[in-house]
Amino acid sequence: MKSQSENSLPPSDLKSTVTQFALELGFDLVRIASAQEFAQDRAVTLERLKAGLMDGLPWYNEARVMRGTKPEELLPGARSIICLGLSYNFDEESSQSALPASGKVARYAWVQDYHKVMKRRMREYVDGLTQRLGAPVAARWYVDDGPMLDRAAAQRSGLGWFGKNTNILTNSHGSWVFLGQVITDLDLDPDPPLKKTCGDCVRCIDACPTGAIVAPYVIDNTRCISYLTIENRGPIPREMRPQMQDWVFGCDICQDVCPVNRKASIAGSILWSNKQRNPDPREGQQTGESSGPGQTERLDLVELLHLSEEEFRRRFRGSPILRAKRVGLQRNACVALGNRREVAAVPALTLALFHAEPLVRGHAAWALGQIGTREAREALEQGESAEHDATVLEEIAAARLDCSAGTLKIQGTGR
Ligand code: B12
Ligand code: SF4
Ligand code: SF4
Repeated sequence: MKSQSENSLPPSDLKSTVTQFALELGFDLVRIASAQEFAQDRAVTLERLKAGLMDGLPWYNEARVMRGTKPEELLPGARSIICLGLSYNFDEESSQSALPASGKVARYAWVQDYHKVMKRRMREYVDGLTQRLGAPVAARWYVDDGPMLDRAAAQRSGLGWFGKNTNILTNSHGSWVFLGQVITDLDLDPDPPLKKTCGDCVRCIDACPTGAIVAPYVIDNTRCISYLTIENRGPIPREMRPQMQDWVFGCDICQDVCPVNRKASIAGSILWSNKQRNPDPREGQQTGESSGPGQTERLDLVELLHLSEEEFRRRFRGSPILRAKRVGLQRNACVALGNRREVAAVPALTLALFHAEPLVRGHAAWALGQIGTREAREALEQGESAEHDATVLEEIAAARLDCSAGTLKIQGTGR
């Protein structure tokens, strides 16, 4: 087999083979960037790290940023980056919107885990390129999972432009796109960056309920609901909880309000076959396991509180929701129930006060404090007398104060 440097295709044919093949395999967008260092993005990102804006993500450190901004370190001989986009703009009416006490899930988790779906296809892509070009292609590919700054590469290639909510916006699919890159030794003609900007719009900044977009193009990770519900393994700071509405996994507010997304095409890639969306329930029968996550647009919050570890794994098999872990999801369910003041959930929250994990007990106490009915107060008293963990006792004391403040408020308004 010839080596890549011996490849005799004229540059324009080489580029069109590379892009056409990606589209054939189901990627919605493909553009080419040069594999030069990302020096400016590195400087910005290191500054953000230093300023504490990426706090809470121990794996996101200086060494990672240094490596991820030098494609040559990731693939010796790197010449080009093939930037890929896959839309997840699903438009289906959720059959679960009618659930009485449900919590919202970010759109990206309505389907099977995109890391797996895209990575599998990217491997096929690289293997297929080798076949089509008749020469081995040196390549490394990432989807969220590597040190590369996925958005910086997409921006350089003109696949999209940076929105003020920090997401990459695309002309055809808005920001509802997953981003992946194939770093390669192929010498491809780079595409130019787009010249578009958000202009005067600041809707996402105004709409973010936690004030996480601290300036245009700057997110404070520790304030973002996406971080708080997915990556955060500990307690959610008490002052943040009331701002989180009923999001139980991720958050889409800054994308839902974005005018660019109003014109976004609906996701239709062959990569999202029916199987990926609504798995055949017969699959996995032999093992007794479901074959995928099923519908996850909204989740029944009380059901979440009752899930055992095994049920959690079965219910969310193949879904990005697994990332939050069962205890994290139950913590989030407590916060959502508290924000919704779900009186009907008091019995489930009372049970959660006796959960094996202090994290869940503490957040259940908070939710009962928000609900503040007589039953909720009694449950907190019961919980207090059985509790030994200092942090949970603190949560219960604060929740009992919340109940009293609620009662005073009602008395003050004569209700
Ligand atoms: C860490 C991380 C998070 C963290 C931190 C988010 C953040 N802002 O960095 C948390 C957990 C909060 C998160 C949340 C989400 N994430 Co996330 N996340 C990542 C990850 C792993 C790294 C991102 C990173 O390096 N951040 C560092 C900061 C400094 O980068 P940045 O914010 O992009 O900053 C750049 C710009 O601000 C720009 N810039 C600076 N100043 C200026 C000035 C001007 C004028 C301009 C134009 C640009 C500009 O330069 C900076 C450096 O390039 C990437 C995957 C990857 N490997 O890249 C996914 C990734 C960014 N996430 C993704 C998604 C889908 C999400 C969520 C939508 C999920 C959800 N629904 O809950 C939310 C969106 C929240 C938001 N508004 O950003 C997608 C984004 C796809 C897209 N279209 O942009 C990615 C790319 C994963 C993927 N491969 O598809 N995420
Ligand atoms: S994802 Fe939600 S919390 Fe995070 S920046 Fe966007 S609107 Fe704010
Ligand atoms: S809401 Fe407005 S400012 Fe925010 S990303 Fe969209 S266009 Fe840009």
